[in-house]
Amino acid sequence: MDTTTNLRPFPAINFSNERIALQEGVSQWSYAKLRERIEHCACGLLGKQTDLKEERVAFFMPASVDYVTTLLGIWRAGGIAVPLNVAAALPEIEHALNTAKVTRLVVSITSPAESLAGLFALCRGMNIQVLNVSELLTCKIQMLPELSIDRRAMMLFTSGTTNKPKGVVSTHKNIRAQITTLLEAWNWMPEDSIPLFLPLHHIHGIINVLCCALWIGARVTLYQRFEMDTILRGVEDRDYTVFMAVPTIYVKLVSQLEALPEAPRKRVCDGFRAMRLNVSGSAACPAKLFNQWKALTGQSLLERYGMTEIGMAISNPYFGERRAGAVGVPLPGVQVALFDEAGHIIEGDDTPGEIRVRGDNVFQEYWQNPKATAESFVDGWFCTGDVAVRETGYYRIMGRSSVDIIKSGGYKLSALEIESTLLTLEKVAECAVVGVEDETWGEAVTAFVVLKPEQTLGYAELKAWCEPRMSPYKIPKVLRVMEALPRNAMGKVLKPALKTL
Ligand code: MLC
Ligand code: AMP
Repeated sequence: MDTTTNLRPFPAINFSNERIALQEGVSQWSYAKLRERIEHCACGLLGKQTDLKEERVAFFMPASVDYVTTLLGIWRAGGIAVPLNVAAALPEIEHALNTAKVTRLVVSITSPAESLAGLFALCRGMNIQVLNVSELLTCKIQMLPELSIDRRAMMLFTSGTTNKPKGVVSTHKNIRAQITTLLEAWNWMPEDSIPLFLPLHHIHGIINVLCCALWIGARVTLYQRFEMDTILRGVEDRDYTVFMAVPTIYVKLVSQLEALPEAPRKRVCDGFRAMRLNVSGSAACPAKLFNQWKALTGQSLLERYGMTEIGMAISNPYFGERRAGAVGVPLPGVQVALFDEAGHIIEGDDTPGEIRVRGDNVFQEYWQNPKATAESFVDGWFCTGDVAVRETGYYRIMGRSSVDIIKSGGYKLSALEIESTLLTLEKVAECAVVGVEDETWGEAVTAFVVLKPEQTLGYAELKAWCEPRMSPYKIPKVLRVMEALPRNAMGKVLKPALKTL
């Protein structure tokens, strides 16, 4: 059995061939060149050490060859990679650096310049050394460590029902399982080419797109954000064989395509039609969207279900029926079951229950939070908090057990985290945040606030106040000022009632 990893799990990188791995603007990097960069970076991080021994190394970069070099360089040197959200507000970054007990932070020429002064000051105050990838690349290549696949490899931050995001720690073995199940299920091949425009502090972009492609030897075209026009030009030019996005992106694509004159629309739609696979996930894909995409491009979107803690767990088939509104069947090697409220497995179809998951794909722990880790497992099953039903064998997601989790444009947000920030706004006496159904975002963050006497608050003022305090996608889209919040006899805010207002 394979029990060590020195990133030989990424076979394509170790083949050192001239096949193109990454495309960034007009620049291209072959697998051989990428491997060389990764080894320089790993050695630069190691310095005189022989193994980083799970040191938490954070990095602050959008999708770029420097991002890929740093992620794989940290892994290769035995560290835990902590990719930061480049759109985060400073207090959010501070929380991540603090929680992970990060000792070094890597930046590059691609790091958003406007954030660097604040970030550097933060690191100075926290005694975190800042490095630049370009310095690391000048280091001589030396011996690199042999690592057990049970070693911790990555920490991603995820919002839950608690206030602040928790650090989700995955081992090399978890990551390998998350990648290889998708390679098999979705028929990944070295000839594939995929655009990567999703944020790279979440598994959708990191595992499903970047790592799957690099593992098999495919080509990834890197975009720092969802650059609609450039990406559509690539589609029209038949640059891609596979496309992966969140439902919000497909909503935006549908409205863009519908607004185009017939000839250019046809060229782009034909580009999508020629691909071998279009995947949707991270949030529910409504049947209406599935049908609109099929009508425009002829593609049956392959919808799948996953989570930071487990990678992907359930997927519509690559070969076979892709059912609108359903997420499909368990992926190879992933055990999935529905549990009733008494904690028993539901055997047949048509009875809803909580999705629980087991397998090598399931994360190791919430970082230094044994209580939260223990609470999220029952008898070795990870409890997702998502409720689903099986219908003729296919799972359909019905919702979440908590109203305090919001999914907006594929990002999971904690209502409690947003509320606790809003409560620090001097004028606000009480507030409740909910996700209201929205055609573009899936759910739109909506804030209900009660103001202190004689205060006023307009939306523009709220937004400006939020900007330095939270990532842009957490900022409420709607503000409702109320006399009082609806509460039950126990004094608990009735969030379902707010959602219907
Ligand atoms: C951007 N905005 C959002 C938003 N994204 N508002 C709410 N929710 C979001 N997700 C706001 C901006 O603040 C800005 O507001 C306006 O929309 C335009 O910003 P933009 O940056 O130009 O938008 P765009 O590039 O179109 O971004 C939309 C998006 C992006 C869908 C491309 O949100 C995105 O990349 N989402 C993917 C997130 C993801 O990868 N999730 C996976 C998690 S892992 P204003 O007011 O300033 O105009 C996971 C597991 C699994 O879930 O199963 O995969
Ligand atoms: P995150 O914690 O950001 O990884 O988000 C994971 C959550 O996204 C899951 O727990 C689900 O609630 C949601 N999710 C992911 N894929 C789907 C899907 N296809 N349909 C509905 N919800 C989804």
